[in-house]
Amino acid sequence: MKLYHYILNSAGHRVRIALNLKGLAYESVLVDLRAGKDEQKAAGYLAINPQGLIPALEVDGSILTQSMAIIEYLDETHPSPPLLPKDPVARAQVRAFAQAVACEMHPLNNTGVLAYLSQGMGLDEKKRAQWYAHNIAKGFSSLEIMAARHADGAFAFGDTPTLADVLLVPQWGNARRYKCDITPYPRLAAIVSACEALPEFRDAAPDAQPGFAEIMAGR
Ligand SMILES: N[C@@H](CCC(=O)N[C@@H](CS)C(=O)NCC(=O)O)C(=O)O
Repeated sequence: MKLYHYILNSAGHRVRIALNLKGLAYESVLVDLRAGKDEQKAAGYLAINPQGLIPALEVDGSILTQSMAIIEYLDETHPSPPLLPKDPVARAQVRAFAQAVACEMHPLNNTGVLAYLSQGMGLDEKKRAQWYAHNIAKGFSSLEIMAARHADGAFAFGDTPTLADVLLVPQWGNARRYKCDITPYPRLAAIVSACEALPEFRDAAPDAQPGFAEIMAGR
């Protein structure tokens, strides 16, 4: 399997976590989406994913895109450990939590959206940060309530990580990187700590990827 992703790419981070939880090895291909590089918009990458978004996963000559679809594919083809509960109600609740991140929060603060806010609409740095923090607070305040309803395990839904945790951790990482206030969400913080105690999550983190220090130093 070949994963097209980037170090600071939260949708790719989700897939790295899922691959690690499943114990699957993969070849890593970095697609640099930093402003000025924009490799996700280059013809070579658009031939892989016409949406110009990362991640993409190449499996036996087929290309899979959209991190949620990729993770569900991995869960279906490598069922152990499961990322979705068997019970249909619990399954729908885990998916709802994950989709609250993937469909409501993440798209609003995506790289392309942020670039359009500043370059296309002339928003200054302060207003852009306000937009970002607003979307984080709106999303996490409802996720905190959802998670508190299932506070009987270390993870978002029980004693083992599910799709909900796989989606939460990268989004939480983004909020920390953009210096958003995360103190109002103690249950989410506890879940993230439980995840970060696992090597599968730690090894998938941006700061565990080769080249992280150079990126943060702006090189
Ligand atoms: N819904 C997509 C989102 C993918 C996505 O937005 N990726 C971002 C990086 S986290 C990206 O490629 N941004 C580049 C751009 O917007 O130009 C998924 O889950 O795979």
